[in-house]
Amino acid sequence: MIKGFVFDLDGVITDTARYHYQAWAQVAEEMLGITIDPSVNEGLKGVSRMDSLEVILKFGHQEDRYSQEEKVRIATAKNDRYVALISHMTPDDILPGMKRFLNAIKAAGYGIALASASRNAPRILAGLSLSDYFDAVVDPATLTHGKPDPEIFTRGAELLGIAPAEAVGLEDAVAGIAAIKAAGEFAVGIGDAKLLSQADLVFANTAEVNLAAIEQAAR
Ligand code: B16
Ligand code: MG
Repeated sequence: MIKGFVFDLDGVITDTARYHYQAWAQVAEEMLGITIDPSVNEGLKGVSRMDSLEVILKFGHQEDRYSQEEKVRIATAKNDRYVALISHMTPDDILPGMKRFLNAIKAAGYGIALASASRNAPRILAGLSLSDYFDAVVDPATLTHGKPDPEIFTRGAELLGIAPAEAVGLEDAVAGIAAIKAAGEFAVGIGDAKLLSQADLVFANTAEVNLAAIEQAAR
């Protein structure tokens, strides 16, 4: 019996990955002398800000070069650029079909929570004019572990006041699907079915996401 939905943000509701990448590429070049390429991008999805910096330092073979204080300064510079980029987001940046899907689950009376690793998530939802759809937004600053740990999806269901078995998680990343499954929730993957084979149900893209199909499969 489904009672609520727990959403990932980046890659499910909107595409912020390109802004994360743009901001990191600039900071890596200017502050670290590291030229990142799109292959690095995959490794940043769903990963926290500080862990993203570690991924980039490793890519540039500079793992041990900076103190914690310097790392915070670098991550802050990235975030300043990222925030400038996302400040231009509007409802036009909602991925195809997701507004329709949110309307459908809201009308059906399901609880709706956000489980994004991004500390900027509330700001992004506001830019997309979607804040009112969400009954709960997990604050990633209160978490100990990132995806694939189940913590963020467990918390999402908890905030909705429902059991994990009553929750459906939506994710585009392999680590996110793993997190949903480890939380004991029904996992809906968005993207390549082969890549997201751990999911209970996969849609090729956001436009395909369909409430009736999920209700049927999660029964
Ligand atoms: P911030 P998600 C994640 O969002 C992004 O995929 C990831 O690239 C980013 O590093 C992380 O949020 C933290 O973002 O720097 O804004 O706190 O996919 O979990 O919605
Ligand atoms: Mg994602």
